[in-house]
Amino acid sequence: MEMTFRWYGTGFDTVELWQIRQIPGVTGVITTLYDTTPGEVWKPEKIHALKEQVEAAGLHIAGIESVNVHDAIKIGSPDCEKYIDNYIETLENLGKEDIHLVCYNFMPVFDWTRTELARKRPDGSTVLAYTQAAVDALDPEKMFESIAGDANGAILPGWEPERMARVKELFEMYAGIDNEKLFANLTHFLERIMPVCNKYDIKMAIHPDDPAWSVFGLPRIIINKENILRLMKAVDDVHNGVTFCSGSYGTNLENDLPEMIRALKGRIHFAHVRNLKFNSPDDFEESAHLSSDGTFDMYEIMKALYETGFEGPIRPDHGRMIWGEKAMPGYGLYDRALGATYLNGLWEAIDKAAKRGR
Ligand code: DNO
Repeated sequence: MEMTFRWYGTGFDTVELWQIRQIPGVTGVITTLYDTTPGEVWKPEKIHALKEQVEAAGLHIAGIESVNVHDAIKIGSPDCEKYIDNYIETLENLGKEDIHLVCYNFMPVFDWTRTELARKRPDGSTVLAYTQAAVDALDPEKMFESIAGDANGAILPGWEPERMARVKELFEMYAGIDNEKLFANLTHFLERIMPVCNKYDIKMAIHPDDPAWSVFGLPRIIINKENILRLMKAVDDVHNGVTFCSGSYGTNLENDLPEMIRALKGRIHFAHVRNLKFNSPDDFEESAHLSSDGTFDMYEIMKALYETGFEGPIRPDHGRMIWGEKAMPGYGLYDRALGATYLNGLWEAIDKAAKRGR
């Protein structure tokens, strides 16, 4: 495994590369061209410049999160083939720059959904949180406005204002799409991109839906072991793989996270490891990474990754806002750095115990 850190790029991230370089054990970044829109071909010069910038800071690009998938592909509308061609061209441009991991998601309209971006915890830190009751009471068109005020001025990943301005239209476009159609469109997309992924050895890693159930009546499919294994089988190529995000699959307490990791052996190419604290099955908040601060057993999650021979990048995921930091919610420097250090500590202990035979 390689410990990495998500970085949104100069001008979009409050965290700088030199700071990431100083987090012990972090050697790579997971990054993106944040100013590209879904459907656009990523220009080779821009990818090259990003790579040079990261390498000049003594780090390397361990993967891209995300190359977003255009809604036309998810809906399977007549122009979807054109957008798949563009996606293939982007993958080709990434492959030529020696980039071999791409995280993406297949969630309709909204990417991750939270109802609060700054819930205060007893220690004074603030965290992202979700309450089903708040979603049920909300008009989806107002979702964006209801949380944007707490974003510390940042553009949230997957919540780009230009897309959110079209929410009503997007909902109408998804009207005839149920889970089965969405699954078929995803399979079609994967079949079309597998040749370029094979040519450049690019591992595609689908991010789960967050939360792992339908919101606002939209279809959601990457939510549990059964569905993700079905997808692995439908396109049975190692380049069709998974981003194992504990905080997303973990929103459904019925998902047994270590067991899922074991079932996906060989197909997990990237891991987001974070904890959640459940106040009830319908209300959770993003606690510190430490097991004792939340609901998950982080040792068992890391152990399952270790024992299945996971070799890809891990990144700490959403962190709390602590020590007065102002950053994109979930993506400050301090708490994620604590998370990286903690996860590295767990890994070292698991590795040493395994090598000593206990
Ligand atoms: C949220 C992230 C997601 C993730 C995308 C992957 O903070 O985990 O936005 O990057 O769903 O495409």
